[in-house]
Amino acid sequence: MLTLYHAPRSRSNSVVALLAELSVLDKVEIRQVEIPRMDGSGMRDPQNPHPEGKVPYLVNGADHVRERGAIMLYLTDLFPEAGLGPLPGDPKRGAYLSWLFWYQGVAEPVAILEFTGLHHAAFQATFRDYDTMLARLDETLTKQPWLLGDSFSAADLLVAGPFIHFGDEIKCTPAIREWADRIQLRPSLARAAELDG
Ligand SMILES: N[C@@H](CCC(=O)N[C@@H](CS)C(=O)NCC(=O)O)C(=O)O
Repeated sequence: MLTLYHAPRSRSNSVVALLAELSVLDKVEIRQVEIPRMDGSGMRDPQNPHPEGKVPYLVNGADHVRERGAIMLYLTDLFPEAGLGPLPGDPKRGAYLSWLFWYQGVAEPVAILEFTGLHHAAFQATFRDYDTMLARLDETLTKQPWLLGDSFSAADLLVAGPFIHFGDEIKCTPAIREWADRIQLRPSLARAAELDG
């Protein structure tokens, strides 16, 4: 049995929503743990085996996965029936991996740098900047409904995260807003919220 370590109202919500999208909520035990929150509340939970006490964290027997992109890839490979992540050999596999890794390695770091107002030539050289990140998304979403084309994938769920979470407080383009709003209306997100109580 797989176990997902999860904290309500956190980044792990998107993984719970993916489990609902994959129709495998009955195959994964969701274990709620505490985490330290930005407002000073909460604390590290000794029940959470993540090496830094973070969520999400997925355990499958002796194997374990951390980082949302890796967890989503692991899950869509493990449960391919839902067609939410192209498998090796699929012509969209490269694009799928690229969006997942780009989110973790570029999009979220530049969003945090933008939020904190930090600027440095090394950041620009490594990640480019927030507007460049938006441009990559906008050029894709003005020509197709989802990141991989005509069908929704786990990459949409991951990459839309900050635009869903921060709503109108985060700068984006009309195409990005419309895409994030469409994802937010998916029943899987309501189901994830419902499971949190
Ligand atoms: N890069 C990680 C980030 C995970 C993360 O920072 N999760 C937050 C919850 S939103 C957390 O567990 N914070 C608790 C802590 O920092 O100790 C991912 O994408 O999975």
